[in-house]
Amino acid sequence: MKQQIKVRSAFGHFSRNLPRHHPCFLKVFSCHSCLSRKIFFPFPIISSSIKQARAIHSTKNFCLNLLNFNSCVSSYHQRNMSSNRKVSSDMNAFQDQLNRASKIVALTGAGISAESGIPTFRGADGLWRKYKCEELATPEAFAKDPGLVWQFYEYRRQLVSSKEPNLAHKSLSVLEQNFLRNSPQRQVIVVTQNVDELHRRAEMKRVLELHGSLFKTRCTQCKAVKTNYNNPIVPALDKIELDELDRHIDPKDLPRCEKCTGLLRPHVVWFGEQLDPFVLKQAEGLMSVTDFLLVIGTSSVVYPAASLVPQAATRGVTVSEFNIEQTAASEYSKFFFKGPCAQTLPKALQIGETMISHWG
Ligand code: BV8
Ligand code: ZN
Repeated sequence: MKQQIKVRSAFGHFSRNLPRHHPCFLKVFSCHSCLSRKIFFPFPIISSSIKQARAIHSTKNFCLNLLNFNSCVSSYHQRNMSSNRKVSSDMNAFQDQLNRASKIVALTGAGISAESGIPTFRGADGLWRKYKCEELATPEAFAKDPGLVWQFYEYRRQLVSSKEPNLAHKSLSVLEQNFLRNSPQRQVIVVTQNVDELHRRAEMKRVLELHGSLFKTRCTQCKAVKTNYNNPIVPALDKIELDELDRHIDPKDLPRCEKCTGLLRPHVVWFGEQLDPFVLKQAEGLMSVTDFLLVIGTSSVVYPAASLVPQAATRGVTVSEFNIEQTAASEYSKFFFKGPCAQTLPKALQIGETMISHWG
């Protein structure tokens, strides 16, 4: 019996054939036979996800439908991409729109911390360069070698603790302060993929952390979540260097729960793990009310974070990208300001260095 598949868009409505106007970056597929399980697929749907779906759903037709769906959507994308959208870098036009916006959201990625000296994930000096992210940021990696994964995270904790927020982080905080002081009906909220807490250290009040924090731990046994700024987090993880992540550490010397002595893990979202549904709902809620979206220092390849941009763009919201190169988000952007965002962002937000130094 041919299993029918219902496609529920990540934006909450059912559609059998994709509506033409609807750019699909992320779809939730619920297999007819076990509706309970949902699988996010980034678009274009990559073969490994289909293999994974087949394994989970073991229904042959499931993949057939996916492929049909996929080809239908990709033709939409081909058409869209060929419309070679022109992005503008007209600062006056940007600032004119910025000054009329009242619910500004800034979606940030690793690039906003680059000028603080924190390597990005996929750039030339990318953090992952020496290791495949699958090796270090997945539940399977942690189950296989918790010592290696803890060395990777402790390295990043120690690196971030030695760095400071840069002018890009601070310009968003100064904008927020200006609103609070002079026009409380206007808001700026940061939705960050970063786990380095530099927005918080730049005194940003409203920050939504999509992927957790390097400075929180979660007990694998009792699930207790704790903030932890100890440096090192345990003596066995003292002074870690990225190119020597091969220390053998006895599991009993790894971070342990004070309550139940269970093994602690970093309280971050690993690849293949779902984001906290409440946090994702908040992020999607912000995308449904924002009237001005800044996309700063992200390659827009990681889902579901990357699906937030089209979600706002399809509402007609002006998207402005700050990056050293164009990305998948550029397709949705009206403005693109090329360059290191610690230089481009303060200028665009009209936040001078004096304001930042006086304030921050
Ligand atoms: C999920 C926390 C549903 C950890 C991170 C198969 C099964 C299930 C899911 C998938 C699958 N196949 C693919 C997926 C989806 C997968 C995914 O998106 N994979 C990608 C690689 C294709 N996503 C997931 O797994 C997510 N969960 O889908 O759950 C599910 C679950 C189970 C079963 C079925 C379905 C979870 C994703 C979260 C992963 N965790 N972080 C940690 O940090 O250790 S993501 C990690 O990447 C960081 O958070 C980082 O912030 C984020 C995104 O990267 P960017 O921030 O964009 O950084 P990047 O280096 O890529 O880019 C930097 C940018 O800055 C560049 O554009 C560069 O040009 C620019 N830049 C550099 N310097 C500057 C600059 N810009 C301005 N100024 C500068 N100076
Ligand atoms: Zn515990």
